Amino acid sequence: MKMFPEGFLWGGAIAANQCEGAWKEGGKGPSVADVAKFADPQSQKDLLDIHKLTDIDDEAIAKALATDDETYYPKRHGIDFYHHYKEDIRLLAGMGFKVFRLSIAWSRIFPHGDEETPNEEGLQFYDDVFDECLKYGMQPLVTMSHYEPPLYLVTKYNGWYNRKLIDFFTHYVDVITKRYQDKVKYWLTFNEIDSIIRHPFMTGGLIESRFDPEQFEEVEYQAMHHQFVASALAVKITHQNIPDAKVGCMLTKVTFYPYTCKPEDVLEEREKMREIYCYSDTQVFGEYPQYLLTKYHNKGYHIVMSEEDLKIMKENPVDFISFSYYSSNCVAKDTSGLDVTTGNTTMAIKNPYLPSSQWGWQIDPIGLRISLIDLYDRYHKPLFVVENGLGAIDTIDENGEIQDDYRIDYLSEHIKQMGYAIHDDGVELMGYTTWAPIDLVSNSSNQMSKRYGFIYVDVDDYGHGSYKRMKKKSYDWYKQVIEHNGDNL
Ligand code: BGP
Repeated sequence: MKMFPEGFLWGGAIAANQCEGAWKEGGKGPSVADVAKFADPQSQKDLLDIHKLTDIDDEAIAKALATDDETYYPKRHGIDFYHHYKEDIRLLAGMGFKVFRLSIAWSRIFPHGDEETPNEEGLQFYDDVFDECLKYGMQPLVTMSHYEPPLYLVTKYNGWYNRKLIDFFTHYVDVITKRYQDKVKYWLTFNEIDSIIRHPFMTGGLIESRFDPEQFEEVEYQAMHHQFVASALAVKITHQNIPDAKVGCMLTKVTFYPYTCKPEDVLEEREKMREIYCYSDTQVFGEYPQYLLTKYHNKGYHIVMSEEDLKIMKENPVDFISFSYYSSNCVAKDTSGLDVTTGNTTMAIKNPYLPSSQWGWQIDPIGLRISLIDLYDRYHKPLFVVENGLGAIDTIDENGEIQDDYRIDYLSEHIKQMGYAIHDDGVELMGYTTWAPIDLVSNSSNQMSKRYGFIYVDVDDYGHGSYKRMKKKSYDWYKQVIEHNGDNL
């Protein structure tokens, strides 16, 4: 049975801050990712530090910038994609990728973020990367901002709390969409735009200690408003510069289930969903949903938004909705006494019907189908699954091979559910990019040992290793999936 349409965009997704390395090369300025610390598992103190990454302070930033030691700053070396991109893209093309999602590091193009003139060396780097992709018939799908605001915009301007960031960002967008107009047709504005509340530093460039704790949530919502306006303007600019471009939003999609059928739990689940929907509602319908405005009103928040802002948002909705999907979570009104696990967004209540990954994320392929149905029924716009994968510890066996059957199982079950969503539920799905086709530094843990790839990279948590690339068993498996357009599963 044919599940996937002709022209379905199969591929994989990475982000600059987790793989490029070369944090000071090619004129690049530091970004928030370059001060993100790896926790030495031996040290409780370090573990605490990393979990507090969201409220990193000026002192921690100054300390991080004063050291060149890459051992504890894994995103500074990543997998050294900066110097290996030709080899990596050749390997990805070997699987028959139709699309390759990657991000541009804003601070390679504008090292401080507020300059008028872009850094030519940074622009040239991505020209070379995109040319390499196109050489193999792989379409780049480019995220404009993936967890890496230039650090200078954070320390000098207070990140996205400052309205000026809208101008800096839109200037950056204008530059990149003009420059790559003949090379890139698919764009995403902000990666997991909803994460600003969970990761105010990484996403919003907000240093929590600079604000009154009582007012911090209001600060986050103000920063979020600025990102909405910036995202809408990015849609507008991209359409002006590249008339046939498609621009999408990007969400962290978690399928939530009420833990029981108690109405209280069901209501709680609705609340939880709105924490994600408020981002897509705003970017797809072009206006704030009433439930969010009501929340601001009830909390006494005064989010500064002009008539012009609202007009810009209304006039520039996204063309499609993209999202990451890793797991589902249960939600209950009263969580006391319930078994909890780590989720990919917050702590989650354990679902007794689901297995979990080594990092506690609950594995739920049907949950992906449910998310696809929900999103399509709500928006009637094309969807794109731009992240999905299994983070696991891979070991090299005595024959020098990596038998990652667990990854094959995870991905094949999720792909089948996507097929059902298309074939049986009528969902319009543009494509699927796995996270991540090649091992890279994990975002939440900053560990290299949490691996997602079809391609193994010989680097450990401290950046030590040969950086050699090696195909895992899943490499040939995914190649077959693409070759058969998903119909062999
Ligand atoms: C998403 C991010 C990615 C990526 C992925 C996996 O939230 O967009 O950057 O890292 O999650 O998460 P992790 O690396 O924490 O396992």
